[in-house]
Amino acid sequence: MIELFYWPTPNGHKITIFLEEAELPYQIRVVNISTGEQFDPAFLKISPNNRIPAIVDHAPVDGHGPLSVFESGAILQYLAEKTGKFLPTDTRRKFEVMQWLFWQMGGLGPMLGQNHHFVTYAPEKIPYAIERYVKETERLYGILDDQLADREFITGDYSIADMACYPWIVPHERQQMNLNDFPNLKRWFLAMQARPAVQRAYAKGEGIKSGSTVNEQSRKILFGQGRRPKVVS
Ligand SMILES: N[C@@H](CCC(=O)N[C@@H](CS)C(=O)NCC(=O)O)C(=O)O
Repeated sequence: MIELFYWPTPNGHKITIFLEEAELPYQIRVVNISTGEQFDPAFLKISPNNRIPAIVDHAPVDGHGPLSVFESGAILQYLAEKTGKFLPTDTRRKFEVMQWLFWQMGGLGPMLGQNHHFVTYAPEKIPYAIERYVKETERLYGILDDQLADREFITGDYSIADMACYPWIVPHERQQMNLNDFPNLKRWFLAMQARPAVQRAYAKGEGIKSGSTVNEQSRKILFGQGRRPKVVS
């Protein structure tokens, strides 16, 4: 059984997509990041960066007791290696997937996160920041569109790279992107959206969240973080 520490955000959806695709049994542990549950000392032991997602695998292949993993890219790789699914074992094909997974983790996710912040959440509208991140979003969408021009999925076969990228393309309208400007990306997006496992993953999230993660109260929790006081246990 896998325990998934989760809130329905793009990084959370990546993992429910994998778990649904692989049909692995899992139990969701809701971590409401808008009320500060990510600072719970028990959660911080698993995820010291106070971010979802994180997992605890209670039956790891090494048989040495529960194993926890934080960072969605590491979790996807862990689950792929555990199940032998969605990540080739052949070195060349494996690193085709890994480079796009890292591209998502280091580029697509953080940059689109800044887009969400400055376009939607920032209390002041700062034209420089909005333009910077909307343009970077457009650039990254273009990279993905080119990559998908002659491939069904990002590296050919369906993989953890697709699972990592898709949830960040779902909010394309609020990122001020028009998928019609990126026809290959649009074709891939619609194919991803139509997958039953992807639909089941998103349905899990629907049952958990009502309303936006970001409101007046959560704005302070999410956007006002400095150094965390040490937890004395
Ligand atoms: N690089 C991390 C990012 C995780 C992340 O930013 N999670 C957000 C939700 S999408 C979160 O937990 N935020 C809580 C907070 O900012 O305190 C990953 O991919 O796992």
